[in-house]
Order: sequence, then structure tokens, then C-alpha cells
Amino acid sequence: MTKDPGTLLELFSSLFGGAPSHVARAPGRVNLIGEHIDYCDLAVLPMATQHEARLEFRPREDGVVRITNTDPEFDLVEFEIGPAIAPGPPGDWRNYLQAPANELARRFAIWRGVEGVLSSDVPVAAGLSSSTALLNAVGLALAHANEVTVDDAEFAGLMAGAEQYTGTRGGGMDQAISLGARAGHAARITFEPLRMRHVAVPEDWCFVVADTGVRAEKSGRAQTEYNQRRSECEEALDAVVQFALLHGRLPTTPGGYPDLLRMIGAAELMSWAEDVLQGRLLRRFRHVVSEAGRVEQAVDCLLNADLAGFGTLMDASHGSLHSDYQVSSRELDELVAIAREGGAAGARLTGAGFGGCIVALSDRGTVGAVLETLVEQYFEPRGIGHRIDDRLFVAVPSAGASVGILP
Ligand code: NG1
Repeated sequence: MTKDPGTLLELFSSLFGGAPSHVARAPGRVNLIGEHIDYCDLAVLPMATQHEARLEFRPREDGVVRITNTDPEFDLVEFEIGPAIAPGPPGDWRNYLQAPANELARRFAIWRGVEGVLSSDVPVAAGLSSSTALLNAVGLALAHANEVTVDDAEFAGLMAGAEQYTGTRGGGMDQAISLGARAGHAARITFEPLRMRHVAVPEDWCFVVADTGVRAEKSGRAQTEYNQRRSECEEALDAVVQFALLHGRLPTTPGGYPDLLRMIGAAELMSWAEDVLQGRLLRRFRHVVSEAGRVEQAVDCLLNADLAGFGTLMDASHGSLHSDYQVSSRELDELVAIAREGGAAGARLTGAGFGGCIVALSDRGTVGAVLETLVEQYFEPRGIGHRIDDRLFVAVPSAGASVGILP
């Protein structure tokens, strides 16, 4: 963490008196492949990063939550726990604190609030799950203070539900990986029911993350576009299923994309889709089906340490996100091209897109050249070549969230 712990303790003591007794921490993540398909309940392959949100807190004897942030941009937030907390304006950071309190109170008789100071070094609005890290840290603190015991999968599901409070109709990938990641590993995550298969990242592999600097705020256009993509996927699925049922091509109604893919297989499904869908919906459907296939191949590449194969899949994923899903941008495309020119085995946008970051794969031998090329061709021309630590880094596959007593 970059924050000075002295400052954090002083801040805590000046606001609440005394010192925090506990800490809850939750990391951000970088998604390696499987983009915009978690909300279709299809498998994804993210890993947690070294950046995290950290809440140093003390349980209270009443239902009040009081949390401030070491970043002066964010005010002290105060509210009472309950199952119907009124949300603040879109984009207000209070929503990420209220969301887990609201969700936990809907499910459990929680009554004990917390007071604490939050700090985070997860880059904001960059597709690296800064919001989920925040939300998970607060959720864990409240669960701990109220002695809520649920298994990890259920808790991840609760936090995914909580995030909907903020207005984004997201999937469950970010909450699951931030809570359940294992150091040194990525995880193949499947949904309904939530399962995580941890897959070791080969020692020699380096996932470089580079930030366009264009914020993809989930309270503005990015949120509208994101929610629209999800609706389009639902619409496309519905049209294909109705068509197949009408023509007697399906014995039963499938429960969703995973079911349909299991019943029919990708190739036949795409040939049906071409009969039923056109334009935008056909493109969205093709991205979802093709990306689901790439995730399975990517898991095999990871298991076999096939760096070139994994890189090729990342390139194909980016192409699909650019052309079929239309969530890339000029800056993202530029960073992807530069990373490849610098010697990366493959590169793609990561997270929701519309700005934010790319992820590029290289080995230890070439990572220096990839980083240098990105600095020379993207960051230096923009006059930011000298302060790019949080804009350009090699992601460390890190452990998931934890909560405990401070020494
Ligand atoms: P980011 O880019 O971190 O906001 C979002 C969703 C994910 C997933 C990805 C795209 C939230 C909290 N997260 O991530 O569930 O759909 O986009 O793959 O909405």
C-alpha cells in the first residue's frame, strides 16, 4: 500500500477516538480472458492483483456505519444499517458502502455497525474492480462484526447481488475472484452454482497491465452501454431459443447460455443464430459464444504453459470485443497494438472496456521490452512517462480477501 499508516491511524483517532481493532482487505483483479460473459453465466478466467482496498475498523454497539477514506476526494459517510437504505446519487462512493450493508440486512438480522478508515490503491474506473474491492472489504467487515457465517460461494453471491444496488447489472466474476483468489493462481470461475478452479500461473509468465487513462465511470455512459450489452445478450438468447423450440430443434427449454451450449455445441448454435439474428444482436451473440470457447482453450494453455497459444487467444478476444461487442476505444486499440509491437504474445482490453486498461502477456525475457515500448509510444508522448507506476505494472497473481484482528 502507498498510504502512510501513521496518517491512517491519526485520521481514525481524530474521528472516532482510539484505534481500529480489525482490518478487512480485498484485492482488485485483472481478467485474463472471458470478457462480458460472466453475466451470461459462462466461465471466465481472472486473477486477483497486488492492489487492494483496506478497511481498518472497529465494530460498534449500534447499527451506525461511519467510514471515511484516506483519499480526501471522498467525504465521511454515515448511515444506519437496514434492508432498504436509500442510495445516494449515481457514482457517489457512499453507494459502495451502503450496498453490502443493505444486502446483508436483507438476508440476516445484522444490527452492529462499524467505524473505520478505508484506503485503496486499486486504480479507479480502470476495469480493475476498484468498486468491488471496496464493496467486498466493507461487506467482510460487517459480516465479521455481526458474526455472519456463510460459505464463500454464498458470500460472493451476496456481494454480487449487493453490487446491483449501485445501478450496474454486472455479473459475479469480480466479487468471486476478489474474495476467493489464491496467490500464484488465476481461477476459472463458473456460475449457477458458483465454482472456482484455481490454475497456477507459470512462474515465467508476466501479465502487463496498461491504463489508457480514459476513465470508464460506471455512473455514466459506460454503465448505460454495459447494461445495454447485457440486455442485448438476453434478447439474442431468447430469439435463438424461441426459434429452436418452434422448429422442434430443442427437446426442452435451456436454462441459459451454458445449458444451450451444452445441448447444441458452438458450431451448430452459430449456424442457427445466423438464420435468426441480424446486425447488432448477431454480433453480440457471436462474441459470447466464441469467447466462451476461448476461455476453455485458454485454461488448457495455462495448464500446459503454452504462452504463444494463450497470447493468440487474447488477440482473438480483443478482435471480438472490438468488432462484435463494440466495447473497445481508440486508446485501447492503440495500447494493444503497441504491446504487440513491443513483443507481447498477445494483448486485449480487460474489464468492461469503453476506456480503462489492457492486459498483455509476455515472458520474463521480453517483459522489459514490452514495458519500454509502451512507455515510449503511449505514455511519454502524453507527457506522463515519469509517473506511471499505477498506470503500467506487471500484475502479481495475489490472494483473495481476508478479515482479521489487528496486532
Ligand atoms: P469492471 O470493468 O471491473 O467494471 C465489469 C463487471 C464484470 C464483468 C466485466 C466485463 C461489475 C462490478 N463488473 O467489470 O462483472 O461483466 O465488466 O467482463 O459490474
